[in-house]
Amino acid sequence: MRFSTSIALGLLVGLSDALAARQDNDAPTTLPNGSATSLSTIPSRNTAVAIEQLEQLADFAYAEAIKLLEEGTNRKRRPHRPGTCSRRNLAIRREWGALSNPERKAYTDAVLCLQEKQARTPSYLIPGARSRFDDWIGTHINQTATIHYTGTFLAWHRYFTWQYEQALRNECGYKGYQPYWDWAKTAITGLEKSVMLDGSAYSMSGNGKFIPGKGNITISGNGLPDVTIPSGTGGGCVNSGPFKDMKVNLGPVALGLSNGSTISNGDGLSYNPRCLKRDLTDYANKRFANASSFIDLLKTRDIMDFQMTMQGYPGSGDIGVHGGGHYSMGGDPGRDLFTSPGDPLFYLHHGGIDRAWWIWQSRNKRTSYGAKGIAGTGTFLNQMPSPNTTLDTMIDFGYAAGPPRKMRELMSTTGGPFCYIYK
Ligand SMILES: *[C@@H]1O[C@H](CO)[C@@H](O)[C@H](O)[C@H]1NC(C)=O
Ligand SMILES: *[C@@H]1O[C@H](CO)[C@@H](O)[C@H](O)[C@H]1NC(C)=O
Ligand SMILES: *[C@@H]1O[C@H](CO)[C@@H](O)[C@H](O)[C@H]1NC(C)=O
Ligand SMILES: *[C@@H]1O[C@H](CO)[C@@H](O)[C@H](O)[C@H]1NC(C)=O
Ligand SMILES: *[C@@H]1O[C@H](CO)[C@@H](O)[C@H](O)[C@H]1NC(C)=O
Ligand SMILES: *[C@@H]1O[C@H](CO)[C@@H](O)[C@H](O)[C@H]1NC(C)=O
Ligand SMILES: [Cu+2]
Repeated sequence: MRFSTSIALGLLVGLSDALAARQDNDAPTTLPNGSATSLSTIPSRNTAVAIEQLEQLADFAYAEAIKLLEEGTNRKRRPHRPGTCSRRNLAIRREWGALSNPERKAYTDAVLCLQEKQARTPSYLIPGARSRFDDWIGTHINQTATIHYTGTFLAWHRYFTWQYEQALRNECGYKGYQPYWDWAKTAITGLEKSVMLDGSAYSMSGNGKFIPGKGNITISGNGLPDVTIPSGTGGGCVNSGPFKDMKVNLGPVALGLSNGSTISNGDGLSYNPRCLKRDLTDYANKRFANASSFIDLLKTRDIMDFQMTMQGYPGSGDIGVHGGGHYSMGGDPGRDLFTSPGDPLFYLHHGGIDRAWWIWQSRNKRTSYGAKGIAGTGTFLNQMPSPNTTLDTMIDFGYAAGPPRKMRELMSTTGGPFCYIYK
């Protein structure tokens, strides 16, 4: 299968001044809790205030989840059936900075283990897939056009990240859970100074080698105005930390370069081993995924607005927290929407994305776990028209992991196959 690069990167383009104009700066002092409407009055321009509010929203989501489990309503209420999730087997996913050094190392060791294990995908399907780690990348490349800006985006990536976590645990002896990236924190510390990306043995590895003289990155607006961001402080091979010797085997499909051009290696499924590159870009983090942007995202009132704000309304000049995280990593495959799971940091980013959805769902619990919690179709911005995504739409990862599941099973993190929350 071949993808046109024009759909490729046009995709992460986002939200605009329209959204900025929607924000209220006036008002309130009370903090959000159960009612979705109260959020719209939260002022979020002030970083310290926004951070405080994020903490309270996360605490609220946590308390709601515990309450639900204690009441046992998860067994009676449809979206949570046939839950076997209880407080006893509830997993708590934590932010990278909240893990101890041994916990961090256990995680990266498990990722390296997955990269050593053999791929399950037959080579006639994905010739370049050599490792179990590659199985996930290949599946993501193959489905990119049907899992971004679609009704499946959030649930697909929730299940994907969970299956990856299961593989780390079941195939590589990892005892912990999937850590997540809190963009609001790295927007303050800077990426290279964060414990997640400082390049130490207890990080997710650091920046790529510095390459001078790079230009800007252009994120194609796909007919609408482009977004231009400066390139970052690296650009070359990652040369520190656990992933300094790792090989990226698949892609690229639509890799944005720092001279404004985009390159691809056909369908990205052939064997193309190369170093992992990063180009850590604080601009992308601070501009698109800061504490205020996170709060603004959580303010949205319906699922369509939530997922569009998260990925960026095309033509708006904003790429949302989703694009902000991806473009903060930069490099290869970080800047390639298709091959992005080839950077192990992808799964911490998508832990953050899933956590954002989990918080949003807790605030909109009457609607967010059922049909009203889904919007969109099966194709990228419905550019190639397809039916609406429904609770019965199937999510299928091919050889990477299974079984295929219906959307309805993936709507709650304490229902269906899942039993986890975020701290
Ligand atoms: C939300 O906060 C208000 C005021 O603090 C309180 O009266 C109300 O019970 C809270 N609602 C929920 C669902 O916690
Ligand atoms: C890509 O996905 C399609 C449909 O989901 C599937 O039939 C096909 O086998 C997959 N191809 C690869 C290379 O994984
Ligand atoms: C990058 O973009 C900035 C801001 O738009 C601009 O001032 C600068 O000249 C650009 N640099 C290059 C090398 O194009
Ligand atoms: C951008 O850089 C790539 C790789 O260095 C090179 O192949 C390509 O020709 C350059 N494109 C432009 C427009 O300079
Ligand atoms: C934070 O993000 C918002 C958009 O979400 C942006 O308007 C604002 O400029 C950002 N703040 C900084 C300091 O870049
Ligand atoms: C698909 O969803 C849109 C937007 O919610 C709605 O207007 C339309 O009626 C739906 N189409 C079908 C066939 O249900
Ligand atoms: Cu994705």
